[in-house]
Amino acid sequence: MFVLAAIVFIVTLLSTPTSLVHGAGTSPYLKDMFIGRCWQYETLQANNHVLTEKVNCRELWTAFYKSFAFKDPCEMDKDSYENFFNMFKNKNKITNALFWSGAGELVHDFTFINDDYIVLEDTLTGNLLNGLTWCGSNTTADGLNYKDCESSGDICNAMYPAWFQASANFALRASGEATVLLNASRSRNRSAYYSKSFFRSVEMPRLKVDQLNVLVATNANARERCGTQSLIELDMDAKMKNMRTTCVDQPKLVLRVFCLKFPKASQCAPVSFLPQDSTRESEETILWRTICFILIAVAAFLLLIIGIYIIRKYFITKNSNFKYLHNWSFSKKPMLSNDDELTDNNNINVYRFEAR
Ligand code: NFD
Repeated sequence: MFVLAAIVFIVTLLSTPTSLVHGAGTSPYLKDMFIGRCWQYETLQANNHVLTEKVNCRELWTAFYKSFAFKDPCEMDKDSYENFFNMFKNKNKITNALFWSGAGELVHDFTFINDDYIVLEDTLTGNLLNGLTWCGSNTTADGLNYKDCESSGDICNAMYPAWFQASANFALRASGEATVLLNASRSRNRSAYYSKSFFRSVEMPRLKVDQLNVLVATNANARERCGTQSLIELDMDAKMKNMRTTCVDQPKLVLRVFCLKFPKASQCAPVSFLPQDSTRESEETILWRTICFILIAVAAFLLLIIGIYIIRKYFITKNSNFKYLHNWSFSKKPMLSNDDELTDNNNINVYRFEAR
């Protein structure tokens, strides 16, 4: 019941639309948001040696804008944002990188409250671009298309080369241990380790870490678990690159994040904080405890019966001995019989009980 409730809530999180809004045009106030985010980042991350970037925000905007403005998205290629990306100088390694695929909202809810991991969106590039839409047009005054940036995949997609490069750079900076949060119930029957995802096609091929921890989130329609289907392929890809791997189905971190966001939800009762396996474990423990209790009770009952029997027998024997002693006197007087003659003759005292 609890397991089902826990699973159902994740449907909500995992099925939330991702940041790319297909059919939408360039985000209004793109320039202001870009420069505002940049200044905020420069201020807040100034002392964080892993995340800091010494950039001129206006120059950064200009380089970004020139990459796609006045261009038909179909003219864009993977080098279109080269000048923009050349302005990022921080190559410091990230020893706690968190990748994700199909679980954008969930992973960002998690990193919003947990500082243990760094996602692409914590770096300046990811921070600037996350949630925004942009594409060029050669028919508008400012060279931006505010009506429609829709595209499928990497074809005629102004945003694709930017995310490609940002993801590639992020993966190259990862070192030591990295984690990935995957969705085992992706829409459109996509696998958790989806072949066209940025994680699989861009980040994984560039990743060089010692250990990759895989977290598999799922809703009620889980199609994969650790060690099955595409997750086997992920494990093989990692092992081919000499990475150690761990994999956890339905990690309790996921449930905790949800419960921080929705503390009054019924599935956030204390027992729900147990991971699925532990819940099963605790049910088994209760069963074993009950069996042990019954066995101990039966054993105690049997011991009681045996004890009563022994005590009864002891008292009965004692009573009869007492009666015996009471009814018989101890006498040293030899009772001679024909047979006793010989005994007597041998000067051996013969003791006999004599009835009164
Ligand atoms: P996803 P993923 N073109 O959930 N990341 O593995 C463009 F332009 O399927 C982060 O592909 O997981 N954008 C972000 C697309 C974006 C396209 C890209 C496409 N053809 C990569 N398809 C981000 N913060 O938005 C999907 N998207 C967008 C890096 C769409 O907005 C992260 O480091 C969707 O929300 C992460 O490890 C988002 O990509 C991995 O790649 C994620 O698509 C996630 O890319």
